[in-house]
Amino acid sequence: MSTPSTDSFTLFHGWRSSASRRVRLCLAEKGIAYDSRLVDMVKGEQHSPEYLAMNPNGVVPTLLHGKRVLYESSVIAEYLDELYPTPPLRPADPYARAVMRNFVRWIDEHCLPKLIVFNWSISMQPVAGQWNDAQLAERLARIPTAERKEAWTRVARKPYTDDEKAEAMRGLLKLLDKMDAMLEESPHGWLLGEGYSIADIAAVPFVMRIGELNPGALAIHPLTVAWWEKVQARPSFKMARIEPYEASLRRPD
Ligand SMILES: N[C@@H](CCC(=O)N[C@@H](CS)C(=O)NCC(=O)O)C(=O)O
Repeated sequence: MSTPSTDSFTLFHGWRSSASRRVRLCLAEKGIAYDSRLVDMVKGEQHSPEYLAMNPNGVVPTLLHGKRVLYESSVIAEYLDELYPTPPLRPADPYARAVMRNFVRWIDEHCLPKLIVFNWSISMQPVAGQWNDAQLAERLARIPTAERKEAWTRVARKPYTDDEKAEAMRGLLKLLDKMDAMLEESPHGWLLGEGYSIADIAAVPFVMRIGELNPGALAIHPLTVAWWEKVQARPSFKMARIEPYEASLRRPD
């Protein structure tokens, strides 16, 4: 494939979205400027035919690089690191990179569905709960994945119970145990290799949200607490506008 004719970037994203936050952090670390296009997820803009033509999974983020279309936050993160290798966001060692990819994948598969239980109860349910059956059916018909059809059905008709939330929190807290164990092994204070990497970036939105939902649980993971302080001190954290969930709720998306 040839080099893109233009280095213009456009990011379709949401302020509260963990996957969008991940990509904004990468862009900020690389110093890449981009046009910001907010996707109103409550309105279902991520399921519009125009958006699905870019991102067949019907989720944010999507990054346009010139005419190139990229989706899946972990893939976008590696693409940006390959395109602009400085500063590096992946460990140099191939084995550490493999460990990084499995860690990011574990977050995507294990942590994201559990975070949805909390976040969608706050951000999606108040609106989705008002839809009548015809409106719900119309929305579900446009959602491309069974997993997200189920998540939207849950917030519209069968809100997550307290027991389910407690179970989801137990699952989320495994991230902190895992991170403390990784940091114990790391001489540099980052999760893998010698520097801040896509592994750290992938964890940021989840650690932040766990800290908001369950500060006591974060506090008893000292290595992750120290890591979290360092993350927040990076200029990229502010540039990427990683803000408290409640504050992000007040921003349109
Ligand atoms: N694996 C995807 C997950 C993206 C994702 O789940 N995005 C959420 C926000 S964090 C979304 O678009 N939710 C709206 C919906 O599912 O309708 C990625 O990493 O890009």
